[in-house]
Amino acid sequence: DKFELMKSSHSQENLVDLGDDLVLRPLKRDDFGRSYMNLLSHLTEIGDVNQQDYEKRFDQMKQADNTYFICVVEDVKNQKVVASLTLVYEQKFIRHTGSRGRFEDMVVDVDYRGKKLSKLLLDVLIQVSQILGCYKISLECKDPLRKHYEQFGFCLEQGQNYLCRRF
Ligand code: 16G
Repeated sequence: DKFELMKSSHSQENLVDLGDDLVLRPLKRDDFGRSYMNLLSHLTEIGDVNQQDYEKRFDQMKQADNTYFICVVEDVKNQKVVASLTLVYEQKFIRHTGSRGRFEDMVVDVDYRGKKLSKLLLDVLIQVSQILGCYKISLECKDPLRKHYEQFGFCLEQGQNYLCRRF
């Protein structure tokens, strides 16, 4: 099931064949070599991140057990990661020691738009967040993408403001 799919990033079997040479799977430690940072550069500034930096951060995320669920689509024909979405699972004291999810860093390679890959990643990680027992999930997006996310039940909450301080 979706949760089992996202739990391990090492098993060879741990993928879903989408046809068209595309597979859905968790991010792997060797995805630096499959253009993962290049994919992320379509979203925002990535800075100087070499393979060693990538692997170190990957290991740190793995060590934070059950916290980072990074779901990707790979084009196996050219061995490129072409879409990615991260679910961050945050444990809390409130809401009966509940938990919430955050969706981060959704990106689809420009050459792979229009294939509903964003919908696929959202569907999978929404299900994972429900299995994890999150009482809510949230995300931030620019104006033009609001309609897209509203289709998945996300909405601007009355009286809630998203505040941000940048450094
Ligand atoms: C978008 C992303 C957010 C990402 C940010 C990067 C989604 C749903 N939202 O808001 O996760 O971290 O862009 O922009 O993917 P920044 O580099 O300006 O913070």
